[in-house]
Amino acid sequence: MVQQSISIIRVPFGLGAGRPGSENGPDSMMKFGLVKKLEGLGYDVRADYNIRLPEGIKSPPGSKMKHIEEVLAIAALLGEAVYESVEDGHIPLVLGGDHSIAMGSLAGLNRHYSNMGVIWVDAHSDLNTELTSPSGNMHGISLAVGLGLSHIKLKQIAEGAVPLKAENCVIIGARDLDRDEKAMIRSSGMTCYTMHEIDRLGIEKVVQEALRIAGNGTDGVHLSFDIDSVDPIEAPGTGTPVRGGLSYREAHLLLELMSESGRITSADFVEVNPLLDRNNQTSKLAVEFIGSLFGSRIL
Ligand code: Z70
Ligand code: MN
Ligand code: MN
Ligand code: MN
Repeated sequence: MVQQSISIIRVPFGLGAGRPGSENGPDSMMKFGLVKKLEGLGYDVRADYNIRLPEGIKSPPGSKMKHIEEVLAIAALLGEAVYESVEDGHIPLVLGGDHSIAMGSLAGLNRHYSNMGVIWVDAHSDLNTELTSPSGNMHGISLAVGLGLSHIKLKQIAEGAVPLKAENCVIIGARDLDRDEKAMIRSSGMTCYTMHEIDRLGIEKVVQEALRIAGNGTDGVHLSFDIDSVDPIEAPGTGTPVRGGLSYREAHLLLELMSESGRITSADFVEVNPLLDRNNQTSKLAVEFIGSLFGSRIL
């Protein structure tokens, strides 16, 4: 069997969030042993992509969506990197950065996969558009962009990229949804397992269903993991903590089940904010979670 290889793509960009710090996420996860962990699990690891904002890109002051030009520039570069790495036969592992960067992952992956499913693990749904966003923060619209619900289209980010099908998109962990996002979930036909469903069904059942829905007829499944899905007791180092989140054990099991399924073909880990962290516990947790996704087991 050929050795599987992971291509780590660092995206030290945080302008899509409402507060600074997530731009330090990639370095922090690297510092706490990510490469060693993945190599220890038997992967060939490349960490040669570091997506930086080109000089001179600046949004006009007063635009409703903050830093939109910067976000779109990063997304285009990330889309290229993700596409190149997946075409080369590597598993793309994108380290954010804030969640706006997922637009780039989705657009780039879309050029390779003809029908991709997405599992969006998040306290939020990121389904606002430029018309509904209460904050103007770009990380609150990235899934809407992926689904073709925003004026910003994936094909502006990566040539030829088409919208995701709502029927193959699943949100897990939601507990802070804006009014228009709720309407969007209902009308779009996507599946959303809020914390309510997780409490009622159990995380195992929820993850099995999510994998079935995102995997049904698709040729790849992208996991976009926002660390704020996890309860702030465990993951305080994030810009928009919301109580009542996934427990340490639920999050671990979720990632282990995704690993076991063999269905996940790429992943983002976003919204780790070292400036807001306590003793780097959130960065270390993220490294541990990525290990679980790539096969680390208790026994
Ligand atoms: C809110 C908004 C959001 C992440 C916060 C919050 C969005 N719905 N996304 N943190 N990752 O501003 O649109
Ligand atoms: Mn290459
Ligand atoms: Mn998010
Ligand atoms: Mn979130």
